[in-house]
Amino acid sequence: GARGEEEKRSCCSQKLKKVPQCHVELEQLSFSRTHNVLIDVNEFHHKRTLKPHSGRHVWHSDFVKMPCSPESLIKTGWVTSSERSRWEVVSKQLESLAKKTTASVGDVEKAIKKYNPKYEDQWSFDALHTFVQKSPKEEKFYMSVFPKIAELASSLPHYIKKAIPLLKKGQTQSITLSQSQIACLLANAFYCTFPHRNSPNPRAEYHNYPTINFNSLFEKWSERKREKLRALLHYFHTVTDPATRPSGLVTFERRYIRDRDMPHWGSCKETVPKLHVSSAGCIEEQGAGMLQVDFACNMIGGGVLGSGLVQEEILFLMNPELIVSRLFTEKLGDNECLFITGSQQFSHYSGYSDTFKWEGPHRDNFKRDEWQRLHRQIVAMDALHFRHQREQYNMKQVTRELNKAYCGFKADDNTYPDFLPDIATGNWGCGAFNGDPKLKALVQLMSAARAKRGVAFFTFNNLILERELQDMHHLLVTHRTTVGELYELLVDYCAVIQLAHTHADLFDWIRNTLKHRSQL
Ligand code: AR6
Repeated sequence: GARGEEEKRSCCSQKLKKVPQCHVELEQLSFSRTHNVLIDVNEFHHKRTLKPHSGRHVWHSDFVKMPCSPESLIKTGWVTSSERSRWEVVSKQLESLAKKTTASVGDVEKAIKKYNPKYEDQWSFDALHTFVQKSPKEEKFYMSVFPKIAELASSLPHYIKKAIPLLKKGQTQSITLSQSQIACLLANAFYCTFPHRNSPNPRAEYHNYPTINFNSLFEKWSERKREKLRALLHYFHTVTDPATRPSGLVTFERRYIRDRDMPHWGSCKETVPKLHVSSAGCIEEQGAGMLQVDFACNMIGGGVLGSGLVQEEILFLMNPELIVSRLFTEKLGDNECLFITGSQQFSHYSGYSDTFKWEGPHRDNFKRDEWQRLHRQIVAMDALHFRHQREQYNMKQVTRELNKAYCGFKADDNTYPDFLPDIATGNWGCGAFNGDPKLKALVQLMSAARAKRGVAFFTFNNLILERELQDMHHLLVTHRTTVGELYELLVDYCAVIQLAHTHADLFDWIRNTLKHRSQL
């Protein structure tokens, strides 16, 4: 009856587990072989201050090559080729910008091209020019923010005093740094100071890393660029104002699981986990306190510095600290994800893609944990990109997605399942990446079951999908279907789809198959 329907639909919404309620107290912040902390941990314990940790910069393929490293050189003079310290040139430009009360886009462009002479003719700043020209009076503060960003960027040697490791393929490694250190690194990205990061050559040193310098953001004016620039300049405005400067830590952790440690999906005995489905709301708001899924690109952040503007890019624009992950995160492999704990939300927005609008400042009211990190945990996991829908109905691909999601949902070995927040997700891989929302929902449910976590699923206004998922979940719970059984059902379904000329809907097919079997 209607009542039962209602109960079924509101299933568990009250019982979702969130932080800080289900948070376990952390051990003391400390260094380890796999955890690089860029602030002084002793000062942090004794005085709760976030002082940069001293050490030294190294010019090495395992670390970020910094613009302020003595090894970073710039060619000067065309006839007799001589070299000088890149940071000398960069800091001179930045310092002279920093002295001004306002700087024009022309000033910014000139400075950037001074230390990127190779790109003088290639980089266009038309979007930034148009942006400032067209910005309404009440937003004219932009020209006074440019010098402040330059000042922050020029203080790089004071903020980062030791080498930042690269989070490389096939490793489980984390980096913890302060929000001010992130702001300083991003100020450098804004001013395009990072060396070795601009070459589009597929054999270039950092070809397997996302871009980090902001030059691509400043070119090719569009309405999208306007909204992106509003969001990012608001971020810089906030972090350069002593009254609103953020003061906490953020951790970036790359997690890798070896093939042989992945579940044998066909023999998993777990039954489907608790599920809350909602067509209203979105991951970042209604999913607050849960592990929030970033529908990522294997190059973390995707098109955030270009023209992309879907879930991941929007998330990165609202929480610009996430962008710094592009500096040190190598392209994600199949068995790995990136976890970000403690990033701050600076803005709020409306719309999506072409209708996306920056709607103004956001006051982040999240509480902080013992490491002074905001209680916000995001996991970046990249789904497969299918050019043709049909490609996905193949167990090799399905298993890859199961493993990827498992890597994203699995707790680290120290956390009891009872203390794990549930997962806030939705149509992962089903927009730009062309996946089947029903197949992906099942995949995520199976991985969550194995990781012993509940799921809050946001269908993003899709009422039909909301109802269908609720019904499917109800069916699987009633039949006590296990993950292993579901896996076998998917094996059969893929075989059918490969042979058939018409497309059988996954949920219809499962429903019929289960019904048929129970009649035998
Ligand atoms: N909350 C809940 N659901 C959402 C939200 C949200 N905030 N935003 C979007 N959706 P998409 P993909 C739903 O296309 O297919 C980026 O460029 C909505 O139904 O962002 O995994 C990345 O960098 C949407 O259609 O994810 C990658 O390169 C669906 O989620 C690529 O896109 C999928 O969102 C990833 O593409």
